[in-house]
Amino acid sequence: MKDYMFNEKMETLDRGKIELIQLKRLKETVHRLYENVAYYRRKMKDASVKPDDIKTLQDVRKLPFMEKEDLRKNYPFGLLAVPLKDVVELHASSGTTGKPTTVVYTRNDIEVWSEVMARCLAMSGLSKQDIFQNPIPYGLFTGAFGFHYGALKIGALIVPSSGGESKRQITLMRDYGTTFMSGVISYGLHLAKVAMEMGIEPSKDLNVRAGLFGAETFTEGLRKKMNDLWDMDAHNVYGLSEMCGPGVSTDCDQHDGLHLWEDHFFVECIDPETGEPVEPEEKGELVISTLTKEAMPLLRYRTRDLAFLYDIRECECGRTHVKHSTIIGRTDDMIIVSGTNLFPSQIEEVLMKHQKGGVNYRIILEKKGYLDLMAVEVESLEVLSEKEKDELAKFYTKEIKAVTGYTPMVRILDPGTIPRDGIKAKRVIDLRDQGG
Ligand code: DLL
Repeated sequence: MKDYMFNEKMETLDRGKIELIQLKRLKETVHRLYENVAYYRRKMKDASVKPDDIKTLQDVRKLPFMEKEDLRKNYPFGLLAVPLKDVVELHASSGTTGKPTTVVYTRNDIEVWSEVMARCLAMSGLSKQDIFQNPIPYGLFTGAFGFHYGALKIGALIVPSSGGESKRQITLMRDYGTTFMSGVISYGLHLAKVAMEMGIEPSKDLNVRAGLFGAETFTEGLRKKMNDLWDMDAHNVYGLSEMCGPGVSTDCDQHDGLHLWEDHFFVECIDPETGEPVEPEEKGELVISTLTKEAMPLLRYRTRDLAFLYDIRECECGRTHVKHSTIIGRTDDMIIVSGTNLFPSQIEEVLMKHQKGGVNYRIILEKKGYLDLMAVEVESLEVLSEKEKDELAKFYTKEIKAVTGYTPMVRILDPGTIPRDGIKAKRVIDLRDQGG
């Protein structure tokens, strides 16, 4: 399935026009936030900047950064720039504490999200002729809805199979003749394995020939494995709830960098230590501003994602929107387990809730087949009987699931058994081989 443009006019705009649109939209967003969101007004006053100070795109640097912490402080609706009655949808993902990062959309925000996702899906080859299976849980996570809206805009036949029940996913693929799939790449690989266990060869017996995946580390090694197992052309989609969800950027058929939709997002790449811009092709943290978001616009949002911006603006595919590299890592301690975001602090909070639990713990991330597995090992305060250990493990499993949405394997260990590595305890041990 070949890359084509969903919106050729916008995808091939020349640089001058892109920048004109960006400046106009940036100014409008700054004004709207200043007028409608008290928290922003205060932050801008603290930084001694007024909306009229934004005269060029470079002036964006005068604006203060926004961070996940700002969203937490304003949980859930403190950053709304429109009345709540104009909001039509809400999504959420894990925050650094028990409070989820909550994002909201107006009808027009949903329209823009559908448009950017349609561009990403078309870039990956999805067309009206396709049968599109969406094996992502439909719920607070932005993933399933983003893909759904984009595919709806293109007019593909959507099979909203939602997450889990892997054998059923394969049966649906076979019965409906699915040609295109979405999701988290590790789950796509897992599905290939499940098909083979069912005696079905994905590359021969199923029709899935392309797919778009994101939400977690995506390496060339994983892409190659996915392509080989399914005989497909896998593409990479990047996004985060704070911007809309999936749909910020995708790689074209060149598979060399992800085009970021500059008419809707303004991207900077900064040194995470100093906050100063880095040179093109130099690794830094992506900082993104929304240019068209109505319900909850965000300016200079620190994504914590490390990548670099490409220097060359023109791409063989004809698109003019800037490209960034795949995400190389994060600047904070957020863990992504099969697409679910978790912070060690969330787990720590749960572990400290039980009198019998000790303070020493570690989180171990492993692969089981293609799937991620998270084990939480925690020392008890005193030696416990097997029955008591079992009860404590059950308590923690239930509580961690309630806070993060992810069911871990909990192991209760005797006091003093978790090795210490110097002064600092090493809380997260990642044994996953991300190279695929
Ligand atoms: O993961 C949105 C999404 C859903 C993107 C489905 C793509 C596909 P959050 O739950 O807010 O939103 O998590 C955002 O996930 O800051 C990155 O650290 C990571 N991430 C997202 N896409 C990619 C990717 C969704 N393609 C966080 N490669 C981001 C690497 C990714 N990391």
